[in-house]
Amino acid sequence: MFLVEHNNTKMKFGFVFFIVCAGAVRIQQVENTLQCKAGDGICKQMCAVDEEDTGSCCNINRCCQPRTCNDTILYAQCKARNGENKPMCEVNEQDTGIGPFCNDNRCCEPTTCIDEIDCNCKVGCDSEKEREDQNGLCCKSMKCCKTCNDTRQCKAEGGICKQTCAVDEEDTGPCCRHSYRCCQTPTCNDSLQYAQCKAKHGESKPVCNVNEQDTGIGPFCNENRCCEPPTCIAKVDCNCKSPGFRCYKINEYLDIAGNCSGSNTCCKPCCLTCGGTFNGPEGSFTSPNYPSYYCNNHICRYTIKVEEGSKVMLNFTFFYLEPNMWGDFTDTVQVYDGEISTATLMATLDGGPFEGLEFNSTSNKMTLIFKSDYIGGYPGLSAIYKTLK
Ligand SMILES: [Ca+2]
Repeated sequence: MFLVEHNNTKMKFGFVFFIVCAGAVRIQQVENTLQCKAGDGICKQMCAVDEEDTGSCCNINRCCQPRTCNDTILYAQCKARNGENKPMCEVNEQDTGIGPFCNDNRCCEPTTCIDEIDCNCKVGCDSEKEREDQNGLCCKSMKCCKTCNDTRQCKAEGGICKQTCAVDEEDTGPCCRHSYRCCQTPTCNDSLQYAQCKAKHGESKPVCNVNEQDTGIGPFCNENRCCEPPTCIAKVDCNCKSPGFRCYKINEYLDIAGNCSGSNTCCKPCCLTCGGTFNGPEGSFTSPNYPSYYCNNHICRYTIKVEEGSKVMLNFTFFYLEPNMWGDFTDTVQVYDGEISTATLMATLDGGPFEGLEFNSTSNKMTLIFKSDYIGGYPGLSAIYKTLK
C-alpha cells in the first residue's frame, strides 16, 4: 500500500516537472543562457580544463566560465621552499600552509629536521667556532653546525689543527672542524736521552733492576730511568763438577742456583769487571754473582752520585764476606764519604752475616770498594741507596 503511494508520488512529481519544463522550456533556457552569458560564461556540453563549471543551463549543457582562481604566485612560493604541489602531503612531508591551490592541492615540503632546533643549519660551518654534527639533520643539504671552542683553544695553547698529528707532535684533542685534531709540539722531548741511553746499551724503565746501573741519563718524559746491564753477565751454562771437586779457585765461582744433575756443582766463569756508577736518585746493587759466591782476586768500585746539594743514604740489605780472622784483611768492603781518601773512610767491613747496616754521606757522593783475596768465596753484599734532601 505504502509502495504504491510512494511510486504514485514519484510519478506525480516527474509529471509536474515534465509539465513545467516542457511548458516553460524555452523561457527557462533563455534565462539560464542569459545568466550564464552575463557571467562571461558559455553554455556547452562539457567545460574545458581551464574553465569552471558554474551550473546547469536547464538541459544537458553546463555553464562554463573562465576560472577566477590564479595560483601562479602560490606555486612560485611553494617551489622556493622545494615544496611540491599535491592533493595530500605524505607521511614524511609537512604542509607549508601555502595555498590552497586552485585545484585544492597543498604545498608539501620535506619534513623539517628533528635536530634543527639544536643545529645552526648553514651551507658550511665556521671551523673556528663551530663543529659540524654529521648526525644532525638539516634540510636542503645544509650542514648542522654547533658551537664549539676547540679550535680557538688549540691555537691559544700554541697548537695547530690538522687531520693527523705528526709523529713528534702530541695529539691534545679534537678541533671544531670535523675529524681534525689539535697537534702540539711536545713540551717534553727525550729523543736525545733515548739515543744516549741506547748508545750505552741501556734500557728505559721505571726502576733499574738490582745490579743494573742507573746511568744518570734523563730523566725521560715518562720519568723512566736509563738502566745499563750489569758489567758482567754470566751467560754461560754450568760447568758441572762431581761432588768433591770444587770450582777452580781463580777463575770460576759457585752458582748456588745452577742447574746440575744430582749433587754436582755448577761452576761458572768469573766476571772480569764489577762495580759501577750509579747516578739515579735511588738504586741498588750487589757484589758479583750475588747471592752465589763472589770470585777471588776482585776489586770492585761502586760510585754513587745523587743530585747536587743532596746526600746519600746507603743500606746493606745483606752482608756476608769472609771474616777477617787473623787481622789479614782477607775480603773487605770500604765505605767512603764522597771521593776516596783516607780522610773520608767511614768504615771497613768484613764477616757477617748481618743486614740493615746504614751509612749517610755528608755530600752528594759515596764510594764503596769491595775486595776479595785469593781464596774463600762468600755470598757477598746487597745494598740499596736513596737520596736525602
Ligand atoms: Ca776470600
